[in-house]
This record gives sequence, C-alpha cells and structure tokens, in this order.
Amino acid sequence: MPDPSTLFESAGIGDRVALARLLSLVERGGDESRSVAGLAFKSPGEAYTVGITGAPGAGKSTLTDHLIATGRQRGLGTADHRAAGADGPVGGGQVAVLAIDPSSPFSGGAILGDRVRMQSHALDDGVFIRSMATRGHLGGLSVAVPDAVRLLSAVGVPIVFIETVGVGQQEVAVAAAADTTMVVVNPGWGDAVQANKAGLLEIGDLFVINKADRPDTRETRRDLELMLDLTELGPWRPPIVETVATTGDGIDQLWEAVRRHRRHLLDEGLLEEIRHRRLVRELHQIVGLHLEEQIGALMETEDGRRITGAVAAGDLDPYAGAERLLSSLLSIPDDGSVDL
Ligand SMILES: Nc1nc2c(ncn2[C@@H]2O[C@H](COP(=O)(O)OP(=O)(O)O)[C@@H](O)[C@H]2O)c(=O)[nH]1
Ligand SMILES: [Mg+2]
Repeated sequence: MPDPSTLFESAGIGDRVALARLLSLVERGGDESRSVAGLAFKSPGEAYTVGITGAPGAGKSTLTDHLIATGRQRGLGTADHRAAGADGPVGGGQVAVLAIDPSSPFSGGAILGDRVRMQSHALDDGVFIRSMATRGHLGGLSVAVPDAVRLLSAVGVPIVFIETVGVGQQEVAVAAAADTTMVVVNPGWGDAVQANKAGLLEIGDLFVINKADRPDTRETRRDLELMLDLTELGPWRPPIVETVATTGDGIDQLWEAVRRHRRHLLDEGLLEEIRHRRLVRELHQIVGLHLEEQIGALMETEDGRRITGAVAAGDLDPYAGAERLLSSLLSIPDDGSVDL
C-alpha cells in the first residue's frame, strides 16, 4: 500500500479509493494514523460539520439522505455570507457523511441499514459515505472522528455530516463536536424528556421533530419549548423544525435552519471561537489519554508495584502513594519526537 503522503496527494485530487484508505488508517490508530493526522492538519480546508444525533430509529439516516441532496444542491452559502448571491454550493458541492455507531462495532444491522437508506447516493461521485464503528486505538471515536473530519476537510470536502446515535457520553461528545448539531426526536410522550436526560438538549443547536406525520407532534414541540425555556440559553434560541423524512417534508426548512445557525456563528464571530475551544479540548484529551496509558505502565514497574503494595498493606496512604507515583511518572523523559 502506498505511504500516507502519496495517498494524501491522490485523495486531494479526487481519488476516492485513496481517501477511503486514509480513513481506514485514521480509524486504526497508531503511527500511520498520526502521520495522516499531521498531513491533514497542515492543510486545514474549510469543511463545515453538521452533527445529526438522536435515539436509534429516530430517522437520522433517512434525514441525512435528504440533507445530502439538499446540501449538494444549495450549499451553505459563501464564506462571506454578506456577499451578493450568498446562495449556491461552495467547493463544487461535495459532501461527506460519517456514520458513527459504536453500538455495532462490527458493521452490524444499523450500519448496513444506513447504507441501504443512503444508497440513492451510492453512485454519486460528489458524495462520500463512510461508516466508522470503532477504532482499535487509544481514545476511540472521540479522537478518531475529529481526525477523520480534518482529513475530509483537507482534501477539499466542504460539508461533512456526522450521524451519531445520541446514546452514551462518548456519542454525545462526538455529536457536540460539530459546528451545527441537530437533535432528532419523534412525536410521542416522553421523547423530548429522554433527549433531555441523555444530555442532548444542551448540545442541540436545533431540534428536529421527525415523523411529524404521527400524532402528538404539537405536544412534543410544546415539551421542547418548555425545556428550552428552562435552559440557560445564549443569544441563539435553537429552532424546532418538523420533518417527515420518508417524504422529504420540512427538509428545506431544516436546511435553512442549519444555514441560519451557521450565519449566526459567523456574524457573532463564534465559529472560530468554538473551533478553537474544541482543539484545546482535543489536545487536553490526547494528553490525558497518554498519561493514563503511562500510569497503567507505571503500575506494572517494580517501583509501581512496591508503592501499590505499600498502599494495599496500609503502610502508605493513597495520597502519599499517588505523590510518589506522580513524581516518578513526571520524570519520565520524552522520546524527543516532538520538536518545539
Ligand atoms: N412514519 C415515518 N417513518 C419514518 C420517518 N423517518 C424515518 N422513518 C422510518 O423510521 C425507521 C428508522 O429510520 P432511520 O433513518 O434508520 O433511523 P436512525 O436509526 O435514526 O438512523 C425507518 O423504518 C424509516 O423508514 C418519518 O418521518 N415518518
Ligand atoms: Mg442511522
């Protein structure tokens, strides 16, 4: 297999096979993944990310299928949205989808289902769909997804959709890492409440009541409004959009809401700020992961065993033990691979 930089070059001029291989490297983790991440970081691109999250079966993939088409046709508007004719796709109208489903790490039913549902785009060269299930590497999806997004951005994809099951802390964190995050709920008693409990209310930039062809849509809207009333909101109040993903009803309004949110971020100078904060968080997380790995290794050293033994025997209190372990951890010299 060609090395990462050759693949990166090919992917940059539209080689989809090369792009798929790079994404596999990113997913797998390890040294090659790091070199891909480094290459991508050096040519950041301009991808805007849209997260679609919600409970399994809420209709996320069916919605995404429509959003692909709409995103391709209409784009997000130009970078300078105040310019005349701010409509129309940027970057040739390409889009990518990352379908994340950690609950089925071996490409089980959900992902297969997603493929089938999104197959109307299977032959479209401007659409790149990728399922990411897991990563055999430290940090899992919360590290792999930002890498994958950066890679897609670096090779020139202007819009990246990230579909995640909004169940579980890690998934919510991945969803929250998008520039615009939509939370999908269904009509029916308690769905909005469940979303709230899962922490989805806090991360939603907009809410979608999908399956609005079913009864109780109005009640669900009222529930959401009430919960938003009780949430401390900034200058942006998340709009609530009703859709029927199976027919495409409401998709135009949904896309308009995405564009409005993006315009809001640009107008207020917030886009740069949230991306910056996200990078700092990512850095923090990577450092934390490495430290944890080192702590694990340290516990297995002779020193580590002696100290844990002493704590276990009651000869050393845990704080004193931790201090000893930390001082020995922090004196580990780095391997010089980072040249600052
Ligand atoms: N009645 C109705 N069914 C829908 C709607 N949107 C999606 N579905 C169905 O709900 C099921 C789950 O959809 P899917 O997109 O796979 O949900 P996901 O798990 O959130 O990605 C499928 O059988 C869809 O056909 C809708 O607006 N109305
Ligand atoms: Mg799905």
